[in-house]
Parts: sequence; C-alpha cells; structure tokens
Amino acid sequence: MEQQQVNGGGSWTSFVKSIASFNGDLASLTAPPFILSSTSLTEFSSYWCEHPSVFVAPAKEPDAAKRALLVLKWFLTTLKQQYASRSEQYGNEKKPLNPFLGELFLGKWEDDAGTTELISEQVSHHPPATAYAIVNMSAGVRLEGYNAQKASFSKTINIKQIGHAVLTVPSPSSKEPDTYLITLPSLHIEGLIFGSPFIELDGSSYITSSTGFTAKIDYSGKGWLSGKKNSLTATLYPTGKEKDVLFNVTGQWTKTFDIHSGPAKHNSKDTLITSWDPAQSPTSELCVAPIDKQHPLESRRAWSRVAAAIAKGDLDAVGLEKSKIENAQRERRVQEKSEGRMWQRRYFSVPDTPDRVLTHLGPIVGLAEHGDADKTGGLWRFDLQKTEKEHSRPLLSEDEASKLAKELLGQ
Ligand code: HC3
Repeated sequence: MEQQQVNGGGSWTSFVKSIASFNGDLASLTAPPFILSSTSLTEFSSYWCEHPSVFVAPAKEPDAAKRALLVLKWFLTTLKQQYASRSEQYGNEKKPLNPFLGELFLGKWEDDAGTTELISEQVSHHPPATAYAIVNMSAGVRLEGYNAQKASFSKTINIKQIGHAVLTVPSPSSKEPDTYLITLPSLHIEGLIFGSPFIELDGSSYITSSTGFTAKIDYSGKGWLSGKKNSLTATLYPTGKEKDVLFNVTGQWTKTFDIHSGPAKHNSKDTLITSWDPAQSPTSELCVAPIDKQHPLESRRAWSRVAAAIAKGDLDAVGLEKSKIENAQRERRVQEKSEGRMWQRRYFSVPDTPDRVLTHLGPIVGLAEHGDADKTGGLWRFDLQKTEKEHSRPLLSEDEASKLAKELLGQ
C-alpha cells in the first residue's frame, strides 16, 4: 500500500518516480516526511564502536595473526549498527540530516573497556565528508577515518563509499604500533518500491595490516550466493597469499557469524573458533552532553529545531529551520572567501607530507597514496595538537554560545 501524504509532503510513489531521474546528489532527494530522520550523518561515526570491549580486544592479543583476526571480528560486529540499526529501530532506512561544515558530534562510552572517546566532525561540505576519531587511551587503541558517498541510480540507489579508516593497536613485540587500513563496502537500497527501504551491502572490502595480514570480506544478499539477506564470507591470509587462508568467517552481518580456522572447505565443529550473535551482545550506550551544555556546533543542539519539526511532522517548519542553517552557512562561506580565510577544522587536518599508512598499505587494497583526497576535500587525519587545544579552551558562556549560533546557524 502506498504511504500516505503528511503535511504537504509527497507520496512514496512520487518519491520513487523522482529517484529515477536522480542526479547523484543524495542531499537533494526530497523524501516524504516518514523517511526523514532527525539524526545527522556526523552521528553515524559512533557505529564504529558500539561494543568498546570488542574494539579494544586486539590490544591484549600477543599473536599477530590472531590480533588481525580480532580486528576483523570487531569490524564485522560494527556492520549491523552501521547499516541495519535504523531499519531495525524504525522499520525502514531513513534519510539522515546533511551535516553543515564544522558540525560536531562528541561523546564517550564508559564501560568495562574504560573510557572510549568519540570525535566526529564535518570537515568538508562540497563534497560532503565526515571525519572521526575513536580513542581508548588506556588500551592505546585508536580509530581514525573519514568518509563520503558517491551515489548513482541503476534499478535502485547505489552508493559507493569513499574514504577509509585506520586502526592503530599497540604491538606487544615492537615499539611501533600495528596499523590496519580498512576500506569501506559499497551498498544499495532495497525495498524502495515497497516503501520500506533497507540497506544491502555488496562487493568486497579489505583490512590490511602493517604486520603482514589481509582480510577480504565479500558481501552478498538474497538470491545471490547464499540466498540469505546480509550474507558475508571473509578470509584472513598472509598479505599476497590469498590462497593460504588462516581463518574464515561465514554468516550474516545482521544475525550470527562463525569464525573458523583454515579455509571454508574444511569448516566443521572442530574448526569453529567462536561465533558472534548480536542478540547476545548488547551495545554500550554512548554518553552525549545534554543539549543545553553542548557547543552550538554540536549536532543535536544545532539541529534541535529541525528535529522538533520532524517529530511534529511539520514539513514547513522543517524547511524553514533547515534553510536558516543553510543560508547562514552560505553567508559565512562568502564572508570567508572575501576575507581570504578558510573555515578552521577543530580536530582534523590535511597533513602536507605523504601519508605513511597509505604509502605502505594503500596499494595492497587498491587505494592511491593520496587516498580519495580529491573527492573528500582532503586526506583527513586526526590532529592531536588541535584536540589538546580544543580540550583546554574555556567553555563558552551562554551569551557567546547564542552569538555563535546566530552567526553560524542563523538561529
Ligand atoms: C546512504 C545513506 C547516507 C550514508 C550512510 C553511511 C554510508 C554513512 C557512513 C556510515 O559509516 C555508514 C552509512 C550507513 C548508511 C548510509 C545511508 C543510508 C541511506 C542514506 C541516503 C542518503 C538516504 C537515501 C534515501 C532513502 C531513505 C530513500 O534510502
């Protein structure tokens, strides 16, 4: 049945028809109200660490191959949150808010793994790119990365993810930590014509390590190899020796997956090392400051009026509140240009020296030395100095905060 029109929003059928002439700009899709989310894409960076103890587990493993396996396991456990949590929560995938330049999403997890901090920042608006860092100081584990999306239409909306992530884990046998270069899977939207869009992953993604191991993950959906939706198979092998499979994984990234030693053709009860069942592994809650204590550029504070309008289903107010932010941002960019200045990113920089991780590991997984810098506004890396400066800055007074909100967000 066709979804009903709410407050002047278009019907699902007209939305689906409009997608056929889609120009690749995801932000420009005018979706019906029930598909609008009040969550900004800057929040999506938190999906990388909803099980902090799994995130830090590699730091405790002395064997390099098993450490690489734990990194693969952690990566696979993040997929459900990343790509299926909205459909599980709301019954369908939603259209997230398109972050403005400088938007921040900050939080921390406090649990058995200690404190794990999240910093997510919109580092580019044209093209849109979000950078993030997730750091657990006590375990010495750090994830940094950035991403953008390139969309196209062929039968459905297809999204290629641009960018990559780098996980740093202390090494028990060397002063230099291990680095793991992680590529991101492609995805497409299923269920569009039925009015209940959800994500399916496709193609392959890789994790390759400075310790000489590579994992290849293959994704498939219903009607393809396994016949089950959200299927995956993965192999871990010494880099360059794809046939010498040390470990393999099979299952579904939304349900359970099994990790076996050796190649899949020998899989049996005896080769099973462990299974992951998300239903048995509750996620850790991310702590975010209350809205009135947030910086005006923090996502939930900045979008609070838009979120309230979405909750009410008031599309006119959604449009009005969004355009206040967009107009203020446009004016800001014009002003910066006229003054020969650039927006200063708070936590991330584009280093002017070649990136060591990409130089060494990029070619193994098909990434160029410059990453995808041309499509993400730069090759973004977490900047510790900037972060220390940010952390030592005094909190804004109410007056300063409202002045900034007016100036940057028109509110
Ligand atoms: C494509 C997507 C925006 C991008 C989202 C990304 C790739 C962002 C980085 C995260 O780490 C992983 C991730 C998960 C979901 C991706 C979103 C799914 C849908 C959204 C489109 C812009 C909305 C398309 C409209 C709709 C609802 C009809 O499908």
